[in-house]
Amino acid sequence: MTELLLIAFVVVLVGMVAAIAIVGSRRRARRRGQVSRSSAPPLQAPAVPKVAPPPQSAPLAEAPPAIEPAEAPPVERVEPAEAPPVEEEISPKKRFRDRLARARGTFSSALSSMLSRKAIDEETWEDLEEALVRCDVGIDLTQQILQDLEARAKAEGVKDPDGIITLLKDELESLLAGQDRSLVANGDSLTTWLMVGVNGVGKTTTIAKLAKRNVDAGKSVVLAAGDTFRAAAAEQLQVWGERTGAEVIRGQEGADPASVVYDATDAARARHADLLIVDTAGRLHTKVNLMEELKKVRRVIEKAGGGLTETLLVIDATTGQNGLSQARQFSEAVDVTGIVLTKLDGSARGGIVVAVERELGIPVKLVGLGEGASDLMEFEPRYFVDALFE
Ligand SMILES: Nc1nc2c(ncn2[C@@H]2O[C@H](COP(=O)(O)OP(=O)(O)O)[C@@H](O)[C@H]2O)c(=O)[nH]1
Ligand SMILES: [Mg+2]
Repeated sequence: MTELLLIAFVVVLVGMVAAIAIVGSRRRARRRGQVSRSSAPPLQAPAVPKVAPPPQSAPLAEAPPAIEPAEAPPVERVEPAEAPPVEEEISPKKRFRDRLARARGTFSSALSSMLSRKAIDEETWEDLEEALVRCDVGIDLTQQILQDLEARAKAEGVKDPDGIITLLKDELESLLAGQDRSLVANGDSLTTWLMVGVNGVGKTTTIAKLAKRNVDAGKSVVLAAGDTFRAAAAEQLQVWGERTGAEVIRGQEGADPASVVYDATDAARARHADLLIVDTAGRLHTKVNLMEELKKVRRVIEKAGGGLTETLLVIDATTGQNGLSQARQFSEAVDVTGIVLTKLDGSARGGIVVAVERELGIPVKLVGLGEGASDLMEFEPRYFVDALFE
């Protein structure tokens, strides 16, 4: 009996030990995440990721804020790279407006005392006269403008200073109307443009801008370094030639400009070039020398068959009435066909444009509104007048 009890006790004990062992191993296995390979959970396991998307989508949904800041810089980096073409696409009207900001400021401050008056009386006209002279319109042209405006204000019943400003804009536009401002070129044969003007006005940079524009348009361009008076002048033109893709013909320092221009015309013809642009000196020992030399250069171009169509006088707009007297001297010596007014983006008081054109009867064909290649622009009176007022 005791034996039977003992056997029963042993069986129970073995059973308990076995049970404890099985439970223990399962717990260990579960802790390692390997709950019995043969049990159901493995089948469900793949389902877990499938079901999981909601919990997983939460971190993904949260991710963008982390990703976005990381992606933002490249977007920002792209923009500056794209900015220059946008710069290039500025409309001519906007470029006039932007670059004439200083001239506009001069006009508005000059006109401010006139605009502060309530009615139109004698003092209104005196204020306007002073304003126009201050803006470089010149005394003679100012008198003419005042006469026209007084007559129109009377005829049209204009009663306030704002109305006078509207008339003034109209008057300036009509003074500049009706001019042919295109640069003349010969059809298939060589065209030559001669550039004249005193030192520092912007002849050589204007030549560079014209060269770039024409090379970009598929023309073959030759530049003649006719300023042999200053050692650095030919060098400067050479650098521009290399940058713009135009060939430069130059002579020895101090060489006779006429002979350099003759050689350049010859070379341009031999190469079947489309356009020859001739740079000249802006200063010689005497003014008489300079004018005589320019006349000679002109004759040489014509004799060598250069097909001269334009003699462009370059004037620095910031020199005001002084620029006007230079213009008179040059136009008496050489037959100037067009004016290039440079540096209108600077401290120029815009009235000089109207004064030069009316006084000389020569059209302003191009204006320099800055130092960049695209800042040399065809002169457009409407954009110009608008830019001076608004
Ligand atoms: N701001 C401004 N500067 C200009 C313009 N045109 C020329 N310049 C500058 O005027 C200076 C003299 O120009 P340059 O071509 O050497 O004059 P040149 O002696 O007549 O040949 C240079 O520094 C040019 O960059 C313009 O339209 N606007
Ligand atoms: Mg020069």
